[in-house]
Amino acid sequence: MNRTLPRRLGGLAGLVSGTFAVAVGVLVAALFERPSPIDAVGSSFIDRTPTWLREWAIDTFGTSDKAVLRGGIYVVLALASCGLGALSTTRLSRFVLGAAIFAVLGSAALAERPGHGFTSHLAPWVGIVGGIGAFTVVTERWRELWWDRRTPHESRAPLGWDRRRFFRTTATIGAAAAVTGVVGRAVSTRRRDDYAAAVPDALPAVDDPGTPLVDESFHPTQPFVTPVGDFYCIDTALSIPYTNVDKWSLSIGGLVDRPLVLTYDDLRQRPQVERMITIACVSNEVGGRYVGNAVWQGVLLADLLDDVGVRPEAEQLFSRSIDGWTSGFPIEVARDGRDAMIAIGMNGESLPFEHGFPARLIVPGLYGYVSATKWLSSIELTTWADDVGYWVPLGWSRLAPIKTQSRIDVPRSGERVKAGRHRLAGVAWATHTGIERVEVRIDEGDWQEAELSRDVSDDTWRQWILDWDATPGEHRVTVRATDRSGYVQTSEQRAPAPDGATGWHSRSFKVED
Ligand SMILES: Nc1nc2c(c(=O)[nH]1)N[C@H]1C(S)=C(S)[C@@H](COP(=O)(O)O)O[C@H]1N2
Ligand SMILES: [Mo]
Repeated sequence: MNRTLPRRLGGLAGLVSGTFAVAVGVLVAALFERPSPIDAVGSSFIDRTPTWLREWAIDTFGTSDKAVLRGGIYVVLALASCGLGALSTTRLSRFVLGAAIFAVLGSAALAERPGHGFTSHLAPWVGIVGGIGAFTVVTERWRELWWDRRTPHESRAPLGWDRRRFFRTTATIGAAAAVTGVVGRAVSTRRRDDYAAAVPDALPAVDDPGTPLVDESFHPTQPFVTPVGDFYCIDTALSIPYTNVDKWSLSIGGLVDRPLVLTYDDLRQRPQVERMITIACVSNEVGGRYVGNAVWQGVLLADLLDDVGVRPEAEQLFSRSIDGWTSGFPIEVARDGRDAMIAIGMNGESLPFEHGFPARLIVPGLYGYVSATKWLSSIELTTWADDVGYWVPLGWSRLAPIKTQSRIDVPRSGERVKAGRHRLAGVAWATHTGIERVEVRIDEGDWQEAELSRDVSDDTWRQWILDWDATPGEHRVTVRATDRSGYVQTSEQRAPAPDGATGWHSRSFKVED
């Protein structure tokens, strides 16, 4: 008669061991400065997600979509290790086989991450070995407890089930997992702090400041220059690729005469420009928040392109990030006089990790997905046929100029306002064309011209305000912008895909007596 553990205890042992395995894997990944296998699996999943599911996830979870994905992976792993444990009460070999399948999946996902190497694969395998060890120890121990040695007849149900000792074993493995997890986290945090500390305190002096002072009190609620903490953040990276600047470099190659590799110091030593540029995400809905205005510091792409000597057959400026994301835009855009740049600074400080440290591209007038590569690792001059950016095969347009848009910020939708004088306010942008006029309409009334904030540059948004004597009742405010090409924002409502949303933004609210 074999003295097996009941299935439910096997399931619990699987869960505890699975948790330990993940904690060990995350720690090993952190020690070797490699992506966590969990995140690698998540990234592989993101890369394979069909467009409809992506859109559904973004619509439903917004910028928390990644937290939801990571949570989902943990839930799947928990269920799987539970099930595997329950199936393995009679044979450890099943647990080993199941665990090996997970390690293979983890390794396969890690192999898809750029720059992977031997040490990338240690995390899943060492983690799995830890998990198998934990499962062996726990099930052995529990079996002893369950089938107490004093059981007179082995075929009978156990006599003594020592709860205290059972909980002690469980707690020991649980604590080992927790400590491993905490140490893993501490290692990553410490490394990130070291990387941040390695960055020179100040940005290099600006040689060409293009950014005049602005009136930060013009708009009643929103700063003209978006603070870093409020700046929208959109990317496919499940975890930010934290980078050691001392090891980082940027290569510029492809169809050029003199390929170039630049270190962070090289970038800092080149002439620095500073520009206030509004960037926007193509996924921004009419009235949405995925648009921001910052002061970017860096080096002009046009100068770099002169240095490398672009060959005439080159058509596209194709860039790649440390985490393998790509984007591409027509080379002319970098050479038509606009301030397309490699930015190393944002609002007077080094680029924050989440906005692309050590360096990113900023291109006035183009949506982020075709141009604004964060965590930049290479720039290649190629043809359209050679390379295609990350989002294009997923149904987004290859050419993507930012559409002229305007938004109402004050009052908020549904806000209760008292009758009397009110200041309506918002923002409008037509990047690289410039905003000419913003008009506001109350209900179905005439369009009234709003007052605009200072004209900083065609690449910068403008805030608008309009005073209004509100009468009691339900009211609807609508805004539209006219850009410097003479184009009046269309009222036709279109969804973001494939090249940016259109339509007028309006808000309804109730004015009280
Ligand atoms: N490496 C990388 N860079 C990226 C992205 C990305 O997913 N990965 N997303 C792009 C998109 S879609 C936009 S809108 C901008 C957003 O920049 P922000 O997060 O600094 O606001 O970054 C661009 N750069
Ligand atoms: Mo975007």
